Amino acid sequence: MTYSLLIADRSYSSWSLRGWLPFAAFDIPVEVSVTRLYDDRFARDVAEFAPGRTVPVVRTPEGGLLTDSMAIAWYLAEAFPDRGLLPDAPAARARALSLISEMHAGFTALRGACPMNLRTGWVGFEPSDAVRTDLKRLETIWSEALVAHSGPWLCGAYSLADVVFAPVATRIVTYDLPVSDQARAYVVHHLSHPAFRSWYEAGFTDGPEQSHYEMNLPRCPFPMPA
Ligand SMILES: N[C@@H](CCC(=O)N[C@@H](CS)C(=O)NCC(=O)O)C(=O)O
Repeated sequence: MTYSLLIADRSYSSWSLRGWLPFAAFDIPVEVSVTRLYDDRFARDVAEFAPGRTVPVVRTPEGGLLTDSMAIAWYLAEAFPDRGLLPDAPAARARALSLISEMHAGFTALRGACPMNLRTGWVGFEPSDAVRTDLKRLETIWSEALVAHSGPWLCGAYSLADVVFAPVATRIVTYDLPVSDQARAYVVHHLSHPAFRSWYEAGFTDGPEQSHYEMNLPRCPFPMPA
């Protein structure tokens, strides 16, 4: 028996990425099924994990259900305390928990205006004031953590604090959002992470592009660093 994880389109489902990365990055075995957003299949596939109603959703080896990416993160951190999902040092752990919680609850302007899209970049996107405010807040909390732990990840070694910001890193490049050099360097670390790279590649086999994510802007290739 192992963990069973349901995700949706890897190129578009940011919460799925947050649910899958802890397994992939910390080497936790999991059986992954992929459903499709905006398709009749979605309701049928997610019904297998009722009362879950969104992705990601996990069935544990013992038959428990984790119906939210945050629940998945906490559960795995407790189940695998020696894998480094969270920093051990109390101050670093406090910082990690704060970063994770703030990401889970916030950045709604950025999330709403700039949906994750790993199939393309968009040229000429103009962030609203609310999106710029979210970007400033990201710069502040990333900078504070990167300086405190001397990088390259937010709390020293790669942890759940970084996992939750992986989709944000992709949005910064998809929409070419204005951020500091320090933030952009952190984004490049995310895009170079081996687990993220395998997610990105696998996304191209999940099906055709989702028209729901179309923008009325010229396209450019998704700017993946070499
Ligand atoms: N708070 C949830 C959000 C999950 C979520 O909204 N997932 C989206 C896909 S990215 C979804 O399932 N949308 C389908 C729907 O809401 O019906 C989490 O952290 O897991």
